Amino acid sequence: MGGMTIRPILIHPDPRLKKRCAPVTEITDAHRKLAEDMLETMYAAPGIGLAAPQVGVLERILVMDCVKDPEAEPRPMVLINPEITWASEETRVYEEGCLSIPDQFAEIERPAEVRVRWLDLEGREQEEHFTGLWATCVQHEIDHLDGKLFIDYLKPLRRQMITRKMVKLKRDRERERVAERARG
Ligand code: K1U
Ligand code: ZN
Repeated sequence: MGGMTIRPILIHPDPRLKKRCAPVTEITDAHRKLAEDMLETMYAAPGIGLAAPQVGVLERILVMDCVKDPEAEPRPMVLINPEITWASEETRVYEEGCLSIPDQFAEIERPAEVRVRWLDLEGREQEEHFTGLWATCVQHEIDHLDGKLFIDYLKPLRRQMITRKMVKLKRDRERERVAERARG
């Protein structure tokens, strides 16, 4: 039985992070393996969420675990075809990060509470009311499935500055890879 694999996380800008992902029509073993790998990749990063397009899979699957206390029981969640069925009028501002935009943070305002409906890995319909960090995280992850990043909420100048930094980061990482290969 394969075991879990940490998959590489795509860094912005990447055209795959800008696409609307397709709904999952049939849940297969490949999806179960993907979900396991995504949880492993998220915990290793470390992060509190991860969406399939961030590992190059353009399907509507996300994972999250917003339990922050290391003493507390973890709560790994897998959401397939998630849909927001209700959002509160009340909003909350949180300083968000993104594993596809390393070391960049910005305050983003979103509904404070949401109800979300999704399919679990067994294809059973689930619905839950999320608050606090869970609500912020699930909205950030569903945005990924619609090709949207948190920087898309920022003013164009701030967004451009962050994008330029990421272009440079990717270029530097690529140069390092090439140099490493040459050293053998
Ligand atoms: O989707 C992602 O890129 C993951 C992202 C999720 C997220 C963070 C903050 C607000 C909304 C959504 C992250 O996990 S970034 C890393 C992070 O926030 C974190 C990492 C370790 C401990 C606590 C937080
Ligand atoms: Zn993200």
